[in-house]
Amino acid sequence: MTDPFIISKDTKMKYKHALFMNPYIERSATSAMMLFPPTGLEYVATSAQDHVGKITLLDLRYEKDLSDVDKLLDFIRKEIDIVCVSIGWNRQIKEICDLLNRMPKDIPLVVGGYTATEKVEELFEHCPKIDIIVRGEGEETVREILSGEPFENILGISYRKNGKIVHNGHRPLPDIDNIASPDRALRRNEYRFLFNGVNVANLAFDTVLSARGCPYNCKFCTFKLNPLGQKRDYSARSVESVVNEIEGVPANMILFSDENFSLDAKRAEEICDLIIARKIKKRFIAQTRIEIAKYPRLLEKMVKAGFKTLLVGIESPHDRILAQLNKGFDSATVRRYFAVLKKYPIYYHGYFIYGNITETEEEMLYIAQFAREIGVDSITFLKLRIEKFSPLKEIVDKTPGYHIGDNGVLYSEAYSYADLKKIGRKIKFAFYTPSRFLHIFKKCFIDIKFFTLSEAMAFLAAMPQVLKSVIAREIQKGRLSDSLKRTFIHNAK
Ligand code: B12
Ligand code: SF4
Repeated sequence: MTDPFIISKDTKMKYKHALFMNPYIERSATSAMMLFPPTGLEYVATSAQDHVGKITLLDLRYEKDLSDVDKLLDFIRKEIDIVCVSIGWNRQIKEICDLLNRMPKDIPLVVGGYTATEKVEELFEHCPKIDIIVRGEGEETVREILSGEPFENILGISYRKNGKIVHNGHRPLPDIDNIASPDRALRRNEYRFLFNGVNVANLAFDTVLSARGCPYNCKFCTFKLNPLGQKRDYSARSVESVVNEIEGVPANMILFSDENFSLDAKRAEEICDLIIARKIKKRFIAQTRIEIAKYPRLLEKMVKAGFKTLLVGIESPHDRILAQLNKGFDSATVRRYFAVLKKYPIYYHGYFIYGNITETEEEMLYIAQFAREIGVDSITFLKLRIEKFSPLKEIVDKTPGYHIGDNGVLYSEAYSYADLKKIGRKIKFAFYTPSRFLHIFKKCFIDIKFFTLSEAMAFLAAMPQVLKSVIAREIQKGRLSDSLKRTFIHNAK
């Protein structure tokens, strides 16, 4: 067999046609997962453009035909001479490995992404077809791979050699202003607002990454502790370059993918000033910490610039748990800051974690009440997942009766995985009551005008279809009557 990595002398490019693929499949992706493009993969594909004859960027969530594995493999065999896959989320890992294991063996297979970097050894073990794992930021590394550089010279990769895994050294991180932003022309689909799979109001979404890195050390968020990973200290792009990118994006809804948009409040203000000065009419969503409440001038400018939604990590109503997670604030601070935040016409979505070490059911259920009390509009609550390099492992080891499941989820002798799932449903129904839905509706359509009038009409017109799809899902999961009872009769129990 010829070595697929040897450069052919008669062509300038080593590879004619590279496939960059987001392997998550639509059937199991949630609505939130469908909204946004695979930002990391797009960055890497964009940086590869001058180093390969042709690029196909596939987001399997949106590929009706090619999400069929046989059709995909057929396409790869006929067209592709290198496959690059992004594994950025700790979900569908088994399905993704199954897919990778069916890849043609004479076509090099490169994977990268947050989860690939976290699980280098596991992926090599379970996916024998993987040739290279690119660790951490992949823009420069992928260019060297495509140019046919010998593996031993390529920093930031792990690869197989004589049956062993070799981990090359880290690659120095490039200056953030020298990284090209994603070339949206590579996309084969648009990103639309789907409610339970139904295309409502025809709203287009996109992401803009204005900064990378985060200086905080929350214990459940551990990339920087991964010896094979590499995390930047907070580094921000120039304000000009960020606003230029925004101006060139056709979508009307833009998520700032930064870990914390308001970390440098002065710079965030400058971004808003420039958006206002250039009269850019878009709607923005950003991830932030509650400390944003310390900057009223920034909040005012954000409202003026079109910021409609803030995604805020609150994690827990309990001081003991907040300290355990090293979140850096307590529950009184959350209440104090939210009293300020509520004054602004902004939609607040709060992230919570439940099933924490030593947390009781009563404490977990309190999330719903606390969220209502502080005035957050909607919430997501996830079971605590303890990642490979998490310092929380030490606490688990010292706490009798606690275990970490294969998927990283913490469970205990008091609360099994199934118990935690049940508690999750209780939190859901205690928070998402009919009056909560009315509140969300009023907030989005009237208070913050997240939707224009015509979008609101389209949303209303799509409602019967949405309801039909929700009912179909609940029937499929065999829980329609339980969900109806909990919503309308005894949701708080
Ligand atoms: C923006 C963001 C979101 C956005 C989604 C954005 C999107 N495009 O889809 C939103 C707000 C919707 C979101 C939601 C969630 N998120 Co989030 N999110 C992020 C965040 C902050 C940034 C991701 C990003 O855009 N990074 C910028 C790009 C450039 O970096 P990158 O993706 O790592 O890509 C680089 C490298 O990895 C590599 N690379 C990537 N792919 C490939 C492929 C190849 C071939 C190569 C060579 C290299 C390569 O090169 C890229 C460029 O340098 C990350 C934290 C982080 N810093 O990664 C969390 C993160 C990804 N989210 C996380 C989580 C847990 C969630 C939620 C579950 C939270 C919740 N409570 O609901 C939800 C999940 C939604 C769902 N339904 O499943 C976790 C994932 C943990 C895990 N292992 O699964 C992270 C890591 C945060 C954390 N530490 O907890 N999230
Ligand atoms: S959870 Fe947010 S604030 Fe905490 S370390 Fe991670 S990105 Fe930073």
